Amino acid sequence: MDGFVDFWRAVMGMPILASEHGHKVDYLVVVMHWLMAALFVGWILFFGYVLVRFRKSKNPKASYQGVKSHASSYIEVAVAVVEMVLLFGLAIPLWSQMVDKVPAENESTVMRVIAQQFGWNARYPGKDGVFGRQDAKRISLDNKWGDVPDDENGKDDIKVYNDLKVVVNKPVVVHLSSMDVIHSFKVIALRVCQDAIPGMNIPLWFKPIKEGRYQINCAQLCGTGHYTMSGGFLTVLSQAEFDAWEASQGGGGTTATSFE
Ligand SMILES: [Cu+2]
Repeated sequence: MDGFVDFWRAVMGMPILASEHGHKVDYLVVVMHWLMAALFVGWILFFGYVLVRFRKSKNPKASYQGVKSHASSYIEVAVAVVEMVLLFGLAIPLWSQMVDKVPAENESTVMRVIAQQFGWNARYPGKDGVFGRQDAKRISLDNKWGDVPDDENGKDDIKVYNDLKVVVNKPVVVHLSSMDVIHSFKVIALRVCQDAIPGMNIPLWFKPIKEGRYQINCAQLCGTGHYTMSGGFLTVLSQAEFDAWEASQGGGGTTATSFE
């Protein structure tokens, strides 16, 4: 399947792929394009046939009997069957895999992402692997994560803005929320897109398989600066690079996180 998808990704000029499940997404995209191409060509041919077959010079009088053949019904059923195979055989299993089967957090890179007008905040638990306590009542302009002061687990938490890092070939679990309006966390290279909704904590996961720096987009029109949310980047690093980066952040939970 991968070779087939790789070939058509190149032919169709699809974006670079950097996640494991993305192969299935692309496969679905390719197969749907084939189905649509078959329908498009089929209808055009049928249209041409009808123009010639029922031309006025050969058919001066309308037929009140109509079509007797059942060919069109059979074709309709065949198209519906193909669409059901795509839906129940490919799309829904892939969706349920990504929604239900979130990997174990102790084997994943875990981060909390909070979207805001207009950028992406991310928080990592740091070396201890435990997030500091947060309290919604404490959220303010100076404390946008609602940190509880002097919480031991929060001391080494790392906070970043528009500059997210993850590890290659290791699942990433994101807990996604929003500070203000509905945004949508979209990383095209990872074939990931999930709405970020205020007051909700929505998990999403993916497994990056290619190192690189990938643009994050907001896929919900969220205000006048919506387009600037593509100033966020997610960088896929090797484990060693990630460890070095994590160490360089030094914890403290005070890394610059400014409102733009
Ligand atoms: Cu947005």
